[in-house]
Amino acid sequence: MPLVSEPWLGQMGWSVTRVGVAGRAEAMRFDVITLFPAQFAALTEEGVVARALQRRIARIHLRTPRDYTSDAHRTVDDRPYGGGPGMLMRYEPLRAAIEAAKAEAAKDGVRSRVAYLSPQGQPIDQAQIERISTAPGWVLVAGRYEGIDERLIEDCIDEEWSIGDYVLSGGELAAMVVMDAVIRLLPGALGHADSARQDSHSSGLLDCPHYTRPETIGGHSVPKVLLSGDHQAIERWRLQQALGRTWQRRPELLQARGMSEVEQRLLDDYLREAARSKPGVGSEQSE
Ligand code: 4FV
Repeated sequence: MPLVSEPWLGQMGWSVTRVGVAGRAEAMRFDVITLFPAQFAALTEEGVVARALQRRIARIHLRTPRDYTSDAHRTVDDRPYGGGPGMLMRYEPLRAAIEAAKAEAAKDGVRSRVAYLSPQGQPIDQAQIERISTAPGWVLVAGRYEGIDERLIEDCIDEEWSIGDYVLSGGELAAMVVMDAVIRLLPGALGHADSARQDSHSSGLLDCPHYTRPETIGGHSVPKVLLSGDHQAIERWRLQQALGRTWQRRPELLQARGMSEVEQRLLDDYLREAARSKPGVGSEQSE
């Protein structure tokens, strides 16, 4: 069964090749089951992911369940038992598409696990993204309508993931969010290997503020320490800022992460300075 024939597929040169990239035996493989393959151009046309595909650091294959229907109308949805609004995606086309994707990946030596994107899934955070990025391949099922037949989830889905407690019109954007967050972590994807490691959330903290030229603008000057060339002092300041902002904006992250004594002292200094510089502002947590 051919993959969805999208002109931009060829441009990405998505042939099955094994590439040696430091740290990974082969390119990470994503097979996406979706009724709207063209939507993925948003991810694959430009930017870090497009470059990672060109560098064969990752591969994305798109498959529509409509190609796995047997009726003349290529029906992929049907009404819910028990009544109620909307439609559901049918079991058979989805199962056939998933099995075709797994078979294609297996031919490629990749044993893919299957994940379904839905509000009922486990919340995805950076730690989950790092775990997901260690697998050789994933089949991602992007739902539409009110969702999919529950028996498909029982029979074919290994993991269910949610990108947030809100309802999208389809799982495509959620699948793209996960693939973007995963592919940028792959060795060679980001220009600067370190930048992924210094990500916010990868340390369990929010990111510190960042500045670039000009040195002064809008009456604001860049914090002096950043002009000092004293990299130890700069690293200490950045950690202190990350701790302070996390305490103020996302205290639950700090509770979950915990702090070393050094970090606790850095935070105390930060909050003292915040209280001193702007009495009543910044020293409280923004509930
Ligand atoms: C979603 C989420 C999400 C639900 C019904 C697609 C939609 C429709 N996926 N995280 N939040 N999915 O809202 O992952 O089929």
